[in-house]
Amino acid sequence: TPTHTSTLPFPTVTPDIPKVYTQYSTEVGHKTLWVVCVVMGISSLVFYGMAMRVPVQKRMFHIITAFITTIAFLSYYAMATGAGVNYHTTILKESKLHVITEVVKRQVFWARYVDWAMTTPLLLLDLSLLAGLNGASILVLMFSDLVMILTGLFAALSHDQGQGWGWYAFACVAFLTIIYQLGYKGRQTVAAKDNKTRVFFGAISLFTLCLWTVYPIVWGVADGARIVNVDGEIIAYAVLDMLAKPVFGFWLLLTHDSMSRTSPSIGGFWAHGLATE
Ligand code: RET
Repeated sequence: TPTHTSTLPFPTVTPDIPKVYTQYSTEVGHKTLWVVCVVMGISSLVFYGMAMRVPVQKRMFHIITAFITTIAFLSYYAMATGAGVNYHTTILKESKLHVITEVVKRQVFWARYVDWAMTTPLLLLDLSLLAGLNGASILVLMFSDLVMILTGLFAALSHDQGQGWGWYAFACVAFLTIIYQLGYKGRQTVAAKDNKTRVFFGAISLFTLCLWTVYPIVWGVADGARIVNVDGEIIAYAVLDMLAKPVFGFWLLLTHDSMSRTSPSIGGFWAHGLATE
């Protein structure tokens, strides 16, 4: 009797057990998350300390910047402990009859997007205040930034690679709006300020725009195309996050402290609260 031939009537229905590729982080990625968590925590303490050393009128950048690293500390803590992670399945191959034949299961660190949704608007607020951007531009920046991060999150959580790239495209349009507001409007506005502020804004905004451009590239090869493993992704974002938050923060605050001896302070609501009878 034949042992290897099917006894099922034609057409046979193959049980749809798809081939699963798993992409998880290892000890290297895990340790990296903890290192960044500690760096963000220490930076936050230093920034709060620096805030306390200047009068409240000169503390706005310190407070905003300390909030940025505090949120990053919390988000890295979530990722390192496994709370901010999802094991996400994306379909690679599907037959015409919707039988799924190949999937990739990968760790998606969604806590990043919660972090970015709060910290990138704050980073842009730092730069907007430095340039003296008007309210309209600040609102457009905040809105575009939120759209960029949320559509990025939908891209990361998409079960279909095609749809994922669709979300990615929306995020890129939002990013172009940010580049325009910061690179064009920002530069135009800061032209009315003193020479030191102009040069400093030029340098730190260029640093920011170059750095931020690397994020969608990393996303594209790691989360989108999934050709970089999870450890590689963790390390790439770790380096970028440390440049975009603590390094950016120290540069901004040290420069601001040295310049603000001669520059005016912020009064009004920031320093005195709301006026009452
Ligand atoms: C995503 C994917 C979709 C396309 C684009 C993106 C841009 C992300 C950026 C993130 C910046 C993060 C920062 C974090 C601070 O530490 C969402 C990756 C355009 C620009 C500065």
